[in-house]
Amino acid sequence: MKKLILMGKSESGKTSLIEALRGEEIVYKKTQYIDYSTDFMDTPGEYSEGNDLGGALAVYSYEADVVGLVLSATDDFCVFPPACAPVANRPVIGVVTKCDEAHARPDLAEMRLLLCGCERIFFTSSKTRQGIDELLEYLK
Ligand SMILES: Nc1nc2c(ncn2[C@@H]2O[C@H](COP(=O)(O)OP(=O)(O)OP(=O)(O)O)[C@@H](O)[C@H]2O)c(=O)[nH]1
Ligand SMILES: [Mg+2]
Repeated sequence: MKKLILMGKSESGKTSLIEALRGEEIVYKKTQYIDYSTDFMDTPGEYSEGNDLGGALAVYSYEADVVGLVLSATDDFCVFPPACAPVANRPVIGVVTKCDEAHARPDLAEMRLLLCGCERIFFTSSKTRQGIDELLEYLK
């Protein structure tokens, strides 16, 4: 299986997504460090929120086969700048999370992730498991 690194702002749903991909129970747990020992690399949201940590994150992307930019369908802004995907010398995919929420706007999240240059967008929910099997299939 390809190794995936997830990046995205705090509370965007990265850790929950990894738990869903692993078939684990979703338990809230703030991510405190980059864990690159497994197939799904989790990162703290703060790394995507500041320039200094963002540089570290770009370096960590080389530990992975695929970079996943995570954006919640409930967010009204995006921390990733347009055309940022080519910075990673890896395929970059977009993962829209929280598609189950009542006021979710997956269409807006998709537009923002496409502007980043993501080559494919997955629409997911860690609660309903929407899109989880599709993402696992892509990583095979
Ligand atoms: N409705 C809904 N809530 C979700 C979903 N995924 C995550 N959440 C909720 O969003 C909150 C943050 O989820 P996390 O997975 O911890 O977010 P994170 O991106 O890992 O956050 P950091 O570790 O701070 O970077 C938690 O309260 C989750 O229960 C989802 O698919 N649907
Ligand atoms: Mg986390």
